[in-house]
Amino acid sequence: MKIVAVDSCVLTVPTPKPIALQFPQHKLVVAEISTDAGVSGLGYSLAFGGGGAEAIQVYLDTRLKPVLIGEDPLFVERLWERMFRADMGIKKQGVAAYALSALDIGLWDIAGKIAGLPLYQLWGAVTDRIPAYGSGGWARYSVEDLVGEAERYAGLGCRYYKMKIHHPDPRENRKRVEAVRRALGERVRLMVDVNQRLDVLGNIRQAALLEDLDLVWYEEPVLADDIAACAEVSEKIRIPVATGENNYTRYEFRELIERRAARYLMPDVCRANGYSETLRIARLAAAHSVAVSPHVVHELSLHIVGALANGFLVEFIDWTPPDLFEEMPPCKDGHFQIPQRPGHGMALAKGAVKKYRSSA
Ligand code: SMN
Ligand code: MG
Repeated sequence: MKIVAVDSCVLTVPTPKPIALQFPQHKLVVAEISTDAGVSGLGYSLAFGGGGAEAIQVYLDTRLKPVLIGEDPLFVERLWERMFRADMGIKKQGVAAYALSALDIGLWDIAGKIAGLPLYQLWGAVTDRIPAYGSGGWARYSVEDLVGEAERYAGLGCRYYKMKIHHPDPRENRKRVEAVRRALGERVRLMVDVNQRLDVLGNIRQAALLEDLDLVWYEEPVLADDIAACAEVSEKIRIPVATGENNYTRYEFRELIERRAARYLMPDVCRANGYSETLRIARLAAAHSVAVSPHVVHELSLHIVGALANGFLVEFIDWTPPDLFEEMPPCKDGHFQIPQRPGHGMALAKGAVKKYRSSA
């Protein structure tokens, strides 16, 4: 079997409220990998808020697509290595990693379809049903928006909700967390996300103010580049630290693990160099009894968690319009059943490309 075409496009998709208060749209960089056997694979990367999507598409088309054309798509590991080493002067982080991720996801989709298995089974299944946490609570939300969103996810059965703590005054952040806690009570546990905004001392002060709230985790305390600082926060605060959505490759995750910088690792399959590298990261985490809770794109990440004994929750941000994908897994009782379709099981809806394709 040979790859005969890789067709890419950028889809610009509006978000619903209240998410739109912070991000009016997201972009998907989509790559369809076609073979001479008639099987094709869908790969995509989510550019949250849209940033960088066009650059990702150009890197994918000009530097990675030529590596795949004419090759056997079932040699996923070999093709991953070739893509990863394609430009020795460009580290596979950021733009390049998003592009590689989309293609790796598409290659695995083909592998699953040829095997006739959903990916989590191909990788050795642990479970077919994954608990989800509702996620959002962005800075631009009013307290009403925040509580409304948290209640909506709780209404779908989610036992966890994650919110941002972006206010410069840590006491304001405490008030917002308390408001959600009051509204939801004991049935939902909470996580908070700093999104790299504070330094070590700022985090120590902020975390001390939240310590009594039984938080599941305290996320991305410092700049993702500064693993030493993350390790220091992890050592000094009493809430377990989660991080990893802005880390790339097994090498960065190895450092996070060895420095004990986090209790929960959150690789993003669309950033961390695809399913292939995310699986390697997760296996490495398993060797250190660290849990893995992948970042966003739950419809793709479900397969990762379903294949891991150290998998934890998937992140549920309910933003996709019903005409984007043929079928989005529904959230029932706070859980997702992993799609049983071969591959990752996701397909764009008929008409989605026409409707959402960026004109630029
Ligand atoms: C987040 C940040 C950027 C894009 C999507 C989501 C956030 C999260 O940090 O963890 O949900
Ligand atoms: Mg985060």
